[in-house]
Amino acid sequence: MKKTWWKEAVVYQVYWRSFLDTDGDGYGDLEGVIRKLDYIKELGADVVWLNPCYGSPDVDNGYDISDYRSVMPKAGTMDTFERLLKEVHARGMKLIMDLVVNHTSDKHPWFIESRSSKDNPKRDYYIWRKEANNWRSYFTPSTWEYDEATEEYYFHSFAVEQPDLNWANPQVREEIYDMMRFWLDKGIDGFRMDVINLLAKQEGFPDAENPDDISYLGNNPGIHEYLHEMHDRVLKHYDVFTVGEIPFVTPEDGVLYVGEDRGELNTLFHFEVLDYMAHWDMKKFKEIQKRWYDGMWGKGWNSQFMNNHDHTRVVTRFGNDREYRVESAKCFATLTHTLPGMPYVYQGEEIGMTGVRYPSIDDYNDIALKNKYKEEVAKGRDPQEVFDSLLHLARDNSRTPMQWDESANSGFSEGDPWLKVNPNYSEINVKQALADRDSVFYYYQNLIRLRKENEVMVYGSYEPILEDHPQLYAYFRALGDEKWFVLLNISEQEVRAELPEEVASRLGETIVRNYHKADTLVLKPYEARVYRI
Ligand code: TEU
Repeated sequence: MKKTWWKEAVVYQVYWRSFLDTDGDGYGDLEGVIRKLDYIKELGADVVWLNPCYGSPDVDNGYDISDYRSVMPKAGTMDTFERLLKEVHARGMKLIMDLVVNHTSDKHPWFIESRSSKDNPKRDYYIWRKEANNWRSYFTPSTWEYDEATEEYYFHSFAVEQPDLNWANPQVREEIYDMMRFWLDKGIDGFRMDVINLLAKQEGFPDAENPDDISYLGNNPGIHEYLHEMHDRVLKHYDVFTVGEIPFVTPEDGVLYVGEDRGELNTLFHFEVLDYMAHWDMKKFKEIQKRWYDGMWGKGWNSQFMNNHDHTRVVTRFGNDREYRVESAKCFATLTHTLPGMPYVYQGEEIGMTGVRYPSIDDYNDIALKNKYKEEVAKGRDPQEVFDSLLHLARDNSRTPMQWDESANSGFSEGDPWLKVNPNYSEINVKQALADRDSVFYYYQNLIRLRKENEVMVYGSYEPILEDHPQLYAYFRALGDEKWFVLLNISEQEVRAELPEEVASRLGETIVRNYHKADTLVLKPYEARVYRI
């Protein structure tokens, strides 16, 4: 496998609107990101992934873009962006932007023109049909919205306010390639590509057998032609790194998107864990990891993440954010950073930030949650029961403001935060973490440092053992004569590790541990160890 800079990198995801507010409007901003670059650098991250900051009415927190070539005022100005890019590069880090080109905002001038009349030159920038089919969208009961003015339906994979672009139209593709060059020519280092496998739609939009399985939205014929053309016309002309957000993907499909000889993308996020595993299932997780390793290793690069702005923080969702918050945060960090693939750190996971429970639907912001709540209550279900059922996976869980210190609003804003700060900020914050050598922060910093010093963490093979164990996760990483053994107890119970004699007898120095003493082979709750063999 070719060695490249991005394979050895660790990405830090900045959801800027919740990162640091420097103008008191209650929203984070790009100036705030600039002020905290030294913090990100100190953690050891190599790449900053910035969630969308383009012109947008903010119906879906920037994923509904109305002006691709501007910065939304909440975030700052184009000058602020250019200063951010310069400051990132000055620290030897790279910046990737979020490319959201499956859909725009319904306030984008293209859509305003397209919907104005059936014979508008931009009508076919979007997908219009006389009839709807039975497909659901991610955020609404139907993917079709009727437009009175021209008596046709338009297609939207997400909210009504997010009409899908028509990628079958070469003019649309040219507009997008041109826009990509606009940002690449500024010197950005690549893109995280939003639901990039949804660009191609099923021919004729046939009704689905089961409309609730929305995988019909992705991986349709034509997608690889579009991505290959994007690579050929734009990406290959720059030294950039691309990661595709690819729901509904299998390892076999994955190789088609990120195979080193495919000329499409460099790596991908799949969602077999975060979209389908509501509660932790160790054996299922191992099966997924093994299938992806066997399917992709040596052909294409995978990514490893357990947190992002769309999913409840792992320490709450799969760990224990009460008596074992620190141990489980460190345990999942060990998992993410020692499995094969590029690790991502989502802002706040490096200090063990948790999910949140607010008392009312009015305390929440996310359009996905609010739409689902409305849809279910409209069916006559009890509103409180609906509300309670949605909270575990609500996306706001991971979007609460970054917790910097114990001052008002956790030092995030002097204004009224757009989303309430998690009340536990007084004991979970960056200031406290930086003052505690035993904190989650320094544990992450150490894992990232080890990655830079030991190629086995990047290019080493993966070989699991104890595959049937429901609590222990044990695997080797090996490269040349360097062999490491990772042993995790992902459970709230103490577990004795019955290791094969040839393994137990060869355990060398403990390179990583999240409990002070790692003596016997009885692992404490969420105990993580990495041994040199
Ligand atoms: O997310 C795609 C999406 O729908 C995710 O919420 C999904 O649950 C999973 O993570 C992917 O299968 C992207 C953005 O990350 C999200 O914030 C946007 O709301 C969405 O696309 C629309 O742009």
